Amino acid sequence: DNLMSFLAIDLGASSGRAMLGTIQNDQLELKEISRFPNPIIEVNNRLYWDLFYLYNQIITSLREVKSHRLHVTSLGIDTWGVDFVCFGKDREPLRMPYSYRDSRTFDAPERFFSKIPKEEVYRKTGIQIMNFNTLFQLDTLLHENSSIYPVINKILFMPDALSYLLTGTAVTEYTISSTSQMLDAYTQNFDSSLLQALQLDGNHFGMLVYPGHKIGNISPSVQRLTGIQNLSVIAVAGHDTASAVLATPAKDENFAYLSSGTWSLMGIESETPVINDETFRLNFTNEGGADGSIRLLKNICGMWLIEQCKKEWENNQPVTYEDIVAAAKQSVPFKCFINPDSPCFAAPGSMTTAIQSYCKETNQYIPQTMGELARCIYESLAFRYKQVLADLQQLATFPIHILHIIGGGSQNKLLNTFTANAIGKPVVAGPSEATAMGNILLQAKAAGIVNDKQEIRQIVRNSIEPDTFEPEDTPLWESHYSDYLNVYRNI
Ligand code: ADP
Ligand code: LRH
Repeated sequence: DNLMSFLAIDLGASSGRAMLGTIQNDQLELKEISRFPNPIIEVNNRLYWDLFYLYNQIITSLREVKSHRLHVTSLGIDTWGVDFVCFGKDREPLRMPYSYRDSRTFDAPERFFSKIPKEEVYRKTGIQIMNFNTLFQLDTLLHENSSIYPVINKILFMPDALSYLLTGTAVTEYTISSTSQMLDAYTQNFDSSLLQALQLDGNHFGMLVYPGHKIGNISPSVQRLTGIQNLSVIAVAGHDTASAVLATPAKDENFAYLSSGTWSLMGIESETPVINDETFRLNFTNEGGADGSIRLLKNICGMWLIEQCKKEWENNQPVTYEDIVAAAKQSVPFKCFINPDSPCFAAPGSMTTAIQSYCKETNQYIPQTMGELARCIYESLAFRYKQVLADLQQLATFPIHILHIIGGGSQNKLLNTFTANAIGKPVVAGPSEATAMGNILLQAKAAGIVNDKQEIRQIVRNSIEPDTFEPEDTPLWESHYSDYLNVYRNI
């Protein structure tokens, strides 16, 4: 028949998947082709991503598609933000990409601000100052006299780098490049003074394109490896969070979203950048949206906290997310809190020890068991969401009625309940594969079978059954909020 299918390659900082999406009767049906871990690899104290492993996962997924005689119209790749690959003039990657968790950038922002003041960087880009933003990663390479720096021909963000390996065509897609802190938030082009400070210019990047742009057909070598001849590679919203927000099942505009995975990205949509004294003080980000709108949001350290503890808990037996949630549920409430965004949790040797030390230093109960630690993380996150939602409401020009939680973390019913209670507003959870859905629906838009964001969100609503969590124990949560705030202000 003539149904169109699209392949989403969605690479998160903890895992990746290839999802085939077919649209029929205004519904999107997802079929999982593959799912694989995306480990950070440590070599000589440096943290890397394995570019060729990720590329090979795409090739393997395409072979899988071919072996099932599934027809795919196009493929689109989205990934986590800020990281990039440098290519030489022979078109070869110069080095495996560093992971944004690498500690070498921890002091980078302060150093960069001696060249261009912090406030000026923020006024131009509207991006939350975080040490791992591409701007500071590149400045660190320059500062360290990295041997590759003088021979860089092209700098491509992760999704663009993988598309380049598949097609041979270099582009710089808008949503992913907005995470770099190198774009002028208003013109959506690279800011020349920031590039100059890095001794770079526009030629070091691919052609600037917007979501929906056709990058090209797969190269002859990819055709040979996969047995597929015709397959367009589309620049989707290359930033996973932009793809996820696009697939929020919102009925109207009075909502905030929380894209919950390794990070918790909490924000609202805005037609134009919101860059002022208040957003600078609160350190809110203005990232590019899939439809040209702005994602005014805050990066909150999210399931990274759980994910890192889980590795330790798994020492001699497998532990599932269900085990962790069940243990947290059985633990005593409101015993101790952390500030999830404290730098001590960014990349600790041991997350459980980091949390225990934090509780000790703040004179709180020291959590011991898996349940106590997980409960501490979940309650602290729920309070952090309350705190950030209040700031968002200050910045929003509309009343926020509900919170849409999307992404892998939206499957956590306990945390959804905590969050609804803490914020005192309904939480609507799902889809958990919002990113893949947004990726696919943008390809459908590029193919001309879907029109706009409203239609995209209608299709998402038709395709899933979101879970609603009404706030219940809000006064109880309110009575413990000041304990959290005292700790938050401490470290
Ligand atoms: P990323 O894109 O950053 O790799 P995901 O959106 O895939 O992240 O979300 C992964 C997270 O979702 C996990 O760290 C875990 O905390 C959470 N998660 C996944 N499945 C479940 C589940 N069944 N119950 C509770 N939490 C879950
Ligand atoms: C989430 C995410 C987030 C970025 C971070 C590096 O996966 O893309 O939006 O800030 O990874």
